[in-house]
Amino acid sequence: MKWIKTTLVTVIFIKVFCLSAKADDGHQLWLKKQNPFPVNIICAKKSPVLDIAIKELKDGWNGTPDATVTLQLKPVKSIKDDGFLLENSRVSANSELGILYGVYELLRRQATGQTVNHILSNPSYRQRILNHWDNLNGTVERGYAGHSIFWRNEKDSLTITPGDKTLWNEYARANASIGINGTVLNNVNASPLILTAGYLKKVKIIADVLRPYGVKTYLSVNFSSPVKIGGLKTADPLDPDVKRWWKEKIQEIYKLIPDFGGFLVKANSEGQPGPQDFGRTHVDGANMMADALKPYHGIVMWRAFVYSPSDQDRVMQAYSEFLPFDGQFRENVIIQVKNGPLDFQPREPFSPLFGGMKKTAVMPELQITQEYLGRSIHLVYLSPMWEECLKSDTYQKGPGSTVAKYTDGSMQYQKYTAIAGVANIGLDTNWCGHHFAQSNWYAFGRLAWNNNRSSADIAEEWLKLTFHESKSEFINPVKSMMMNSREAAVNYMMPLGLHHIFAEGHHYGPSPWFSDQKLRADWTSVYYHKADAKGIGFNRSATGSNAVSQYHEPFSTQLNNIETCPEIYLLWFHHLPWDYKMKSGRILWDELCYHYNQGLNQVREFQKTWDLVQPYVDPQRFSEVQSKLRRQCRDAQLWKDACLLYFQQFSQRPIPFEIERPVHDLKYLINTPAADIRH
Ligand code: GCV
Repeated sequence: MKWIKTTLVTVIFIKVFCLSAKADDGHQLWLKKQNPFPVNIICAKKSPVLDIAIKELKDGWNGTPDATVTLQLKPVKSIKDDGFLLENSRVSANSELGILYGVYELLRRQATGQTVNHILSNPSYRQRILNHWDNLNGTVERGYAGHSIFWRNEKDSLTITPGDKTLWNEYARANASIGINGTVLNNVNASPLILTAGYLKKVKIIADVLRPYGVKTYLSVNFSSPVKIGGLKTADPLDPDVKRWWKEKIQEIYKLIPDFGGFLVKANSEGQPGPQDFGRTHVDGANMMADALKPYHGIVMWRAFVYSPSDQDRVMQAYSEFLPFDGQFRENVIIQVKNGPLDFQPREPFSPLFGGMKKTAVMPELQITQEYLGRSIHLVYLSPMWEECLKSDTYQKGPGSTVAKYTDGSMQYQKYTAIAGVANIGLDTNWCGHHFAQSNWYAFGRLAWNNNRSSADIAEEWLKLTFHESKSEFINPVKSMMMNSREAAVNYMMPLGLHHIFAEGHHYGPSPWFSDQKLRADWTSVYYHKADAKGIGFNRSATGSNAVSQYHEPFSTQLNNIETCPEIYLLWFHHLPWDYKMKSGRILWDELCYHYNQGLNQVREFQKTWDLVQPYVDPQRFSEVQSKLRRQCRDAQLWKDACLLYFQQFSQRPIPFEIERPVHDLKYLINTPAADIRH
């Protein structure tokens, strides 16, 4: 008996030990340690950046044991900026950072079984920047992965622990490994305090940790800072004292951080102060800052996310406000434009400012954090959405004038080219809240480096590196799940061009019924879907708000015409009767039902896919993802039921009989506050 007991305990112990030994908390991202082979490295120069490159090679070498690799730092014409050339056993670059990026690419190719001979790789954008919406009290606006890695709300909020520095170092390394070379440390809804001496000292220390990895530091600034912390009576950008104040502040910053990147500014948007408060324009405000930053090669990223409670269709406002200023901004100002004209919806057409501005530097802003795509609960791989935007044709200079080409300088000269992604990073052990949300951080970096890459290739690369598993039985189904996940979210949230029918404020669950007389109309759902007995959708054609006119021909006419408007944007641009005949032959109402149903079914399939690959995934990540997929499935059901039952009140038509019936009551969904986030 005693023998049996001892054996049992031993077996249980071994099992538990094996499981926990294999458990993976995801903290190492796509950079998990391998068992390296020995390698000899020849490098004529020494520097902090090159030291990192050498260490990475030694720690991760998976090529021929005892091979010799040369890191060669000398000008090569075909290499641009921090690009690199990989040959058999040589990494060449014009800059130290180019060598580091080349080393990461070399190791990545070894780890994913790709060849290494003669690879020339140049970045699409010069600045590849994360935007942290991190508040100085440690919270993160629209952040779903814990508190800020930079700021905390304690009495000693400005002290820095060794743990902080380790984390920042890991963060910098992860960014460098995918080519990200800049970070904005604080929220665009910026506290003026960031520019006070205590905070700037902390910014300097963060910058010192990030620098060897080539990650430049930037700050979001509050336009009223001269008043709020400078004691001036005005923040008027044309006032000489205000100009002097910014000049001196910038001087102070560069004394601490000689390679400081510059400012990100949200001005006259959603209550943030800006030049218009003083009767001045975006040009006055941006150029004043740009002039003060110019001697240090700093840049101003001035956001175009502006709209006011006016009668004009909200999606038209940024274009209307910024286009008249085309050509008036300094060359170190870049207008930062969200991918779509509204606000990071699951699907939007591209913003007409891409292709609209002709003599102004413009950069895309993508949202990596999933504000409108299920937070860190839903598995949604965002790269296909970004690819869709980057590959969209603006027609500015005829066919082929894609958003990618328009923004990366290949269509028109821009001294500075840049792309930004709103970070999904927090203090959670796995950084992003959901293991698969890491793929969005990864994909942003890879697309920022090469805006022509395919999302499928990026997904495959990420899977191999992150799960250390290259078998097709794992890669194929999981890659296909990732590739379908964004379309699934569109289907169960807002298909056929529907948009912004989220619950107010938290933007997580469905609330197509949301309307509030006390709020501005464009903060309610009914403003966007306009469902009534006749039909559904926002008429932005020439007979409606005429938003189509902001696009170049032939796209403008294509959108304006119901027959040629892509169905994915149909209800974005048109209000159509419930019995409108779709390309599938179904009427609009039925088509809507099919899309919601399909979205839910897709998530059910994702659950099966994930269970199928259990043998290839460590137990911790397997069960954490499995549990989130269950929740995603319940949410998809809520979305489907809420939207179909609500719209049915207007369509007065049955849900096609072959579609599964709703399982919730509309009354319950409407009357249970936050039913959507509690499930
Ligand atoms: C940082 C949306 C978000 C806000 C965000 C804003 C912006 O409105 O809901 O949280 O504020 O966009 O991009 O400035």
